[in-house]
Amino acid sequence: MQPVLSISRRIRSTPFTERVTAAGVTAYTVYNHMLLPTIFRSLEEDYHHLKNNVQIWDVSCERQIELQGPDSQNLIQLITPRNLSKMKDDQCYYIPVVDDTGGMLNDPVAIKHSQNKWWISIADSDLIYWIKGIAVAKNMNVTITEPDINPLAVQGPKADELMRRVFGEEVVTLKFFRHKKFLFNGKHHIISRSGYSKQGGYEIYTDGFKNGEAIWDRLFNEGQELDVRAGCPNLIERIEGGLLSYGNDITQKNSPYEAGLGKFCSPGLAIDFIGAQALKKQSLEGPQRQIRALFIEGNSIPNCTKPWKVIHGNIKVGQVTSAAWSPDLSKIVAISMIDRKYWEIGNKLEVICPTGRRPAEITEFPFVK
Ligand code: THG
Repeated sequence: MQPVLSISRRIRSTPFTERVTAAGVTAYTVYNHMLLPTIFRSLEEDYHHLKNNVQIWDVSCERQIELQGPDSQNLIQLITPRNLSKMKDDQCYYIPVVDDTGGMLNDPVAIKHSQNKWWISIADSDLIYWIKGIAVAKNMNVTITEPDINPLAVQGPKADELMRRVFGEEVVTLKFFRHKKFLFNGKHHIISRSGYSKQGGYEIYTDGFKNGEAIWDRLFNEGQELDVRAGCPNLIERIEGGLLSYGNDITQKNSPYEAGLGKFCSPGLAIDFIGAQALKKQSLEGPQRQIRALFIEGNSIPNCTKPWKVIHGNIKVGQVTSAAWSPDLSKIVAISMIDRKYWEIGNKLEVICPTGRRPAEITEFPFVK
């Protein structure tokens, strides 16, 4: 028998946990000390449904760090190499967050409300302590909190139709990574066109426990004939799309250049951020290793619970951190970190996974366009 997870106050439930349970969740992970569903029917059945229909995801674990006050903009610029100076008040940016050594602390989505108010929609690490530490040490005029915001993602090709039914025609005019307030039961909720899949969709930043439940119920009522289902970020689909998972594919040991996020970095003179000195060299010379898409031979693969060695002959040249069988490609797709000398597309390598050695080949992200 598989062990189960003992849930307590430390592993936080969400406004949607009862509904997610009723919808038949079969596996959870813990993310930001909170429950995150990983499987409902099966990884593959969930995958096909996501690619053809619409799903509602409880991604409450995408916690918001709220910055409010006159130093908000200065503070957020200090933690990221991405230049935020041109960002509009209705924009979201995917931002690498780095420490003084240029190591990645998180890869959140920054949501700008105004110069003086931001949300940082975090991946799985306790980023709030780093941010508070900087603000306190620099005596900045900013309040830093984790508000009772619980994102619900609406993902899949029928997301537009469902959102139109619940929030009206205006919601579908939202552009990618833009946000706007929409009224629900007399309360404003931020909605953005974003989400951790490549199938298109939205994220609703439900505000307050009760309001979240009401929005969940409306989405399911209006979506019945669209075959709306409870879903969750899907391992196969996110690998196919090349979406990185912090803590799995990238850690504090990696720079944004190694993560393939160099296009989001400007360590020049334009902006000042912590870690700029450390990143300068890599911005000029490039990293010594980098994230790569990998095909692995075979027709099934165990879960990658710790990194698998990638070898060339007898030399270790990298590691695999995420892998899954892709039903649409009929191949095993994987995310790896590969040394510079071996990272070219088309290179043939080998992976040592728990079931033995397997041939592998470097390819291009995204696996599925
Ligand atoms: N949405 C929100 N918060 C989040 C996530 C999210 N917090 C946790 C986690 N996901 C953070 N990680 C990512 C990783 C990838 C993307 C978003 C958050 C993403 N990337 C697009 C891509 O790579 O194609 C677009 C990047 C861009 O061009 O700006 O969407 O999903 N709220």
